[in-house]
Amino acid sequence: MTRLIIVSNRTPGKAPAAGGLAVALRKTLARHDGFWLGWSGSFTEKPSAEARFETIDGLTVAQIDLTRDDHKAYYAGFSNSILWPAFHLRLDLTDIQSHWYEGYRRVNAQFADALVPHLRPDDVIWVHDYHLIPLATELRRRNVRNRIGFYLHIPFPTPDALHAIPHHEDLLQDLVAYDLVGFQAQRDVAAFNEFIAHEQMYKEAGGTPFVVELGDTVLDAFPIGSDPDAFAQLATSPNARKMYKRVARAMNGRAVILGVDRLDYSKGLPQRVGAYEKLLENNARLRRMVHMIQIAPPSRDTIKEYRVISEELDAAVGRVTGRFAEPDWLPITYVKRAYSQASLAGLYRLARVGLVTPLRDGMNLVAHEYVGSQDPEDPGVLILSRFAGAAEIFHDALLINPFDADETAEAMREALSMPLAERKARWTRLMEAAQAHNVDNWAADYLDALAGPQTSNPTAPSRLRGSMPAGSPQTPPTSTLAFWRSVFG
Ligand code: ADQ
Repeated sequence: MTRLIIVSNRTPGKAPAAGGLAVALRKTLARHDGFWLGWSGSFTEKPSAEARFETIDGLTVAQIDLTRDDHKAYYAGFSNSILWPAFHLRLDLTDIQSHWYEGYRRVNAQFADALVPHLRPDDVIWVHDYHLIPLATELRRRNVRNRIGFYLHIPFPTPDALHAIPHHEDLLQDLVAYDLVGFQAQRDVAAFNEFIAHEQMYKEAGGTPFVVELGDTVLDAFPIGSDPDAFAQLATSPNARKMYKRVARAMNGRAVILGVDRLDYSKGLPQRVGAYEKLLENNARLRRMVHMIQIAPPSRDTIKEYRVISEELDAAVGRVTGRFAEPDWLPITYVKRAYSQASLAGLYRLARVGLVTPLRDGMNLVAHEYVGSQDPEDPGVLILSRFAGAAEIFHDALLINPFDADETAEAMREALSMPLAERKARWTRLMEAAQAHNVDNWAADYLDALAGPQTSNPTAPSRLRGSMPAGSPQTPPTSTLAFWRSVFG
């Protein structure tokens, strides 16, 4: 049977996760004799290409240690202080230190060295996210001829933002070393094509463009999802009910407006609190009838910009509290901790409004989880940023521009007064979309495309290619059922 090898920055931990990406990939891997490679979370004095294998809950995990310096350059440095902000169009938040690139490449080479001794010729390799863009190049240099796919979980940037990234030419060349590059949304495929068109324009204007030879690399959108049916079940589980009841009692009939995010500047949290402030400012009658709950556990707090956004959010919450609180009513609760998925499902179900307003986001799984957790007889309303990949799927959300506080406040007012019939109609269509784009379908579609055309009809046209202008008609996916059955059957 063809094995599947998954590679990502970290491997899933020992704590059982209740849903989401790790669970979906775990399920996919469970059907194979494959393994998952990533950084162990431990540091070592000397870099080593020896992967340690262990079995966690039936999943084979291979882990490598990194030196502290390499990890800093690769993770906090090049990945999260250059690639993450630039890909999210926050050039103002980048910290461009070109020397980090060497550490980034060194770690990718170390991943390749760790992988090669364990590869078999027909293994399929699936690499995840911006930390590991050069991995296919490193593997090809080591004569690996297997099918290798890459999936980008974050948005693809505009040409200008790409140009601001040191060594971006190498990174583009690295992308086309993969057989398949998967993006979250058509927007991202279009952004890739825009870069190609931009270089062409530059050439026509007499410049020396950077030419990306796509070769056989296929680029396409594979929007990720959650498991909405699992969330529907989870939302009525005892642990979810416990959280639901506890918070409902404290709310005493007030409508909950809920945000759940990792604390990250891409999620638009101070702007969101600002929009809530507008809602209270413009609608005095709502003041004692609503309550905003924002859950945002800190992340990446070794990076200065993350400490700054945390302070900005503290200040915004303090401002709204000071401005509107009364001795017997608080407008907002801000919680800086992570909750189990069951507790989150209970909160999602209680919330009359789900506020998902990132400034830019690859997909945003909270939107999917919120939809999955609703009570079909009394569903809440999803308010969703136009700049989340999820906006390409959830047309029945109230779509807003997160930079526009008035528009977002107005959407909250509309959501709070939306009649039950409209809430039900919108939610039914949202749930259908979440089910159609569930995480199992995502993994299956991606791996089907990664299997490549050679296993079915070698003359079949491939899927949307990066060199095509944005908006070109897509050819239908080639059927690779035979391969699919051999891998997953
Ligand atoms: P993230 O930026 O981490 O992921 P997101 O898609 O919102 O963003 O996923 C967050 C996950 O973390 C959800 O499953 C959510 O339940 C969980 N989570 C958030 N806050 C939590 C809390 N307080 N307690 C417990 N769990 C919490 C990146 C990209 C996204 C893309 C995903 C998947 O930035 O755009 O959707 O990968 O591809």
